[in-house]
Amino acid sequence: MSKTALITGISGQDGAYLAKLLLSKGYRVIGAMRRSASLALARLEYLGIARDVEPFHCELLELTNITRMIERTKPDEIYNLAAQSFVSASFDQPIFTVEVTGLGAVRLLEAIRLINPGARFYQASTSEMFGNASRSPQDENTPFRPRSPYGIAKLMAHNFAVNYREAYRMFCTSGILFNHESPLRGREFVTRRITVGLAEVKHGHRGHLTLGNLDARRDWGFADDYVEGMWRMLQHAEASDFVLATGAATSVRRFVEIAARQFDFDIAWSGSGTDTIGTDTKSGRVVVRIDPEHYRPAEVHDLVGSPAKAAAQLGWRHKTSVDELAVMMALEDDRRVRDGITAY
Ligand code: NAP
Ligand code: G4F
Repeated sequence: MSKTALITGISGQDGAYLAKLLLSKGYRVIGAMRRSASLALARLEYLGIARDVEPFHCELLELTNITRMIERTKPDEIYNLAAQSFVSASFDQPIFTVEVTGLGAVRLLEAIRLINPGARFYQASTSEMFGNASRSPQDENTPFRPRSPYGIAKLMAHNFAVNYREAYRMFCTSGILFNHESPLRGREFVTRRITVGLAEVKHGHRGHLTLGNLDARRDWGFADDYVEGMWRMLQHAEASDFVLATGAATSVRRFVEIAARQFDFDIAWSGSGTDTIGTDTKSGRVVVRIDPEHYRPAEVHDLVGSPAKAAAQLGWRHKTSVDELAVMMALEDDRRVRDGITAY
């Protein structure tokens, strides 16, 4: 008999790719989504699976929604991907972020414990929990020093997942994932801001793109590779914590340079701090400027992960390099901006 998977955050980037993977493996997939005035299925439509996922309305702030959902759907596997996931916004909305991203996971765990304790549970943990880490690369044993309300809320959820594993012997696994992107990435995240922004400059919709800290470094992978790792974690014999990463860090500045080449821009940098500009050497046009609006009250400067445990125990490895990722995203946003597509 086919297994039932419940995915919270089905309308987000990872929810869409994970649903596609699980459907391809024969799962019945229930997609939990909060009520919205607009239809939030654009990413599922893009992947051609909007009709194959069974929607279930569930607001993570509302315990009654969660208990009803677990009672009615009786899932074998639960992937908790729902969150207020934008680090910058968490500084403006710390309480809301803790409610959704932290306590949302606790509500879900408690409902599973009371109603369906045999289900396997995946918590979407994050490299943001490491903050400005004391060691590099970061792995499952690196101390956590979160630098944002988002990182703190995620660490709370992570600690609860570990606690339910230890206290109640529940199968609760925490995937500590480093940044992963795709053409379905939210437009507020830096990689997508870069590829959409450059496409809009190329097609004459704006004069230049503004960014924040160009020297931040992240370990960027492709979301489609990472959802495979999530699934493998729940098929493993034991619940545990696993880092998924590529093992290589790239600066925001370099990501701009790679993506820019796809738009026929060759970027040269000049100036420093907020006066930094990125100029296209071919046309002499300023393509990138700094807007301090995009700086954060506390920045995480450099993250790079070691996926050694996932490689050894799950046989997982990333397939897509950061250069391939940047090119893929740039080509797709070039096409979308040219064709006036704004759905995702
Ligand atoms: P995303 O695109 O921002 O998706 C977040 C999802 O959570 C959306 O479906 C959103 O629904 C839903 N959600 C937000 N608040 C909710 C609420 N109160 N009740 C119910 N649903 C709610 O995030 P993602 O990039 O796919 O990431 C998936 C998960 O992995 C997140 O938990 C994120 O924090 C974590 N993570 C991501 C990365 C990464 O690099 N992408 C790395 C590490 C960890 P709406 O569409 O209604 O807003
Ligand atoms: O793309 P970002 O907003 O991603 P961030 O903060 O690393 O968070 C993402 O990855 C986490 C995994 O570590 C997830 F848990 C989280 O949910 C989210 O998916 O910013 C990346 C870096 C930061 O250092 C930021 O300061 O890029 C820098 N940056 C520079 N200019 C910018 C910009 N970030 C954004 N969003 N916009 C800019 O204009």
